[in-house]
Amino acid sequence: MEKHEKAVAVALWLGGGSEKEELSFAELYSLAATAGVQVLAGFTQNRSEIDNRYYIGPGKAEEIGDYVRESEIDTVIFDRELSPSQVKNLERIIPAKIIDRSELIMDIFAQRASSREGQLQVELAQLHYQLPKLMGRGRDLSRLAGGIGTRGPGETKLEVDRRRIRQRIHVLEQELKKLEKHRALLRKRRDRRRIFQVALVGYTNSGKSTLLNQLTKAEAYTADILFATLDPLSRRLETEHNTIVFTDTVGFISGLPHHLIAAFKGTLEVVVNADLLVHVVDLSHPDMAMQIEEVNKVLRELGCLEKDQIIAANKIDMLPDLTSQELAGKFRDLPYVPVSALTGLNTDKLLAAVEAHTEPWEIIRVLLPLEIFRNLSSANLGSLLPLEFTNDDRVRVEAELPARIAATLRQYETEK
Ligand SMILES: Nc1nc2c(ncn2[C@@H]2O[C@H](COP(=O)(O)OP(=O)(O)OP(=O)(O)O)[C@@H](O)[C@H]2O)c(=O)[nH]1
Ligand SMILES: [Mg+2]
Repeated sequence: MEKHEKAVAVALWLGGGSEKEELSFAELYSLAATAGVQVLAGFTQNRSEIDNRYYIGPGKAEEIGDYVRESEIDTVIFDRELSPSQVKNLERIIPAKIIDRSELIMDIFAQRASSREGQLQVELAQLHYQLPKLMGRGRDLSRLAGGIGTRGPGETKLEVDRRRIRQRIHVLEQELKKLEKHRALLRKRRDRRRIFQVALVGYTNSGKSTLLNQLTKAEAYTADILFATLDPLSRRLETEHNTIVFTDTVGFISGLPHHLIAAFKGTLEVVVNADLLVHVVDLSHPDMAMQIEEVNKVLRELGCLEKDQIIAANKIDMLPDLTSQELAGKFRDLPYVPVSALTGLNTDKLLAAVEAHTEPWEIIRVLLPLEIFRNLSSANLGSLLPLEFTNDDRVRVEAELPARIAATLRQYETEK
């Protein structure tokens, strides 16, 4: 980029500036920094509802307009998606380029995409997003002449003419179809060899690439920035019992533009076709619960929320005081393994949990000594439903476990 664009960030707070809203605003700053924009000021406004015409209140818009003129701001970034008419009205008051969170995210993707397929996908998403914004309103196209929100992948600059956008969308879709066909062929070949597929999914910056590297000695790019990974990277791991392929994927983020998910469906096929998802979670993040929720939202959109999932509760090294009770409370009924992808702590346990999924499972009813029951529960290798605690320190359990582990419990079996 020629020079650092100067920007301000704007958030409308309907929840009175809750912790969630503040974290989301902080994330907008990180996104801007990742896009290479300098955010000079942040404006927030508490309101009970969105203003139809300006999104924020007109008075606030005037205030931002004044600041923009004084400080020669190039870009105003809004925390949420604006309607085309809101952009148009805001542009009358604020003499700067107005973009929203989605455009910012897509801009970052455009800068980062390195594979041919990634580039096609991002450009397609951007054009789909832009099209309705150009319809029925005279956005001052000269303002769109450069900088974030207008940069396509590689050297391209985004098209601003509607007819040409439609043509370009058609070309991109055709090319992507060809690439998809090619990938389907590769997949068929892999399926024939019955290799177990694990997809690493999770919020951006949770540590997916670091975990891939730790597990498979891969050399995936990791960095403390958002969207370090855009192109999926697969690595094969030969274990004692199996061959497992792990694939690192693009990170998810709150408000990931729908068009982007749609465009990335091809790449995210690894998630759709995975036998198991390892959901990497950043324990050290103040709003981990929101991040999990957002990842699940995207998984739902991809139609794979029902897939088997193991949570890799990552960055445990940063929380030396966390007790196992506190940890358990965070994940309720989902199987999880606390790990540090960075130091390698417990990644062997995670691998054991993954391996357990590569085998057939079995449901058995057993009467277990309490000690064995506790060990099994803490190993998190399957699901254990305690039915009754007896007076002689044993527990009647219905267990769903990998066949290999179930076999070791045969002696405690109570019925077939
Ligand atoms: N302390 C600590 N830091 C970690 C751990 N795992 C990853 N990190 C750091 O977290 C940052 C993000 O790691 P990545 O592996 O790039 O995260 P990612 O999920 O692949 O991120 P995207 O590709 O951007 O979605 C890096 O600075 C890592 O060094 C961990 O277990 N402990
Ligand atoms: Mg990554």
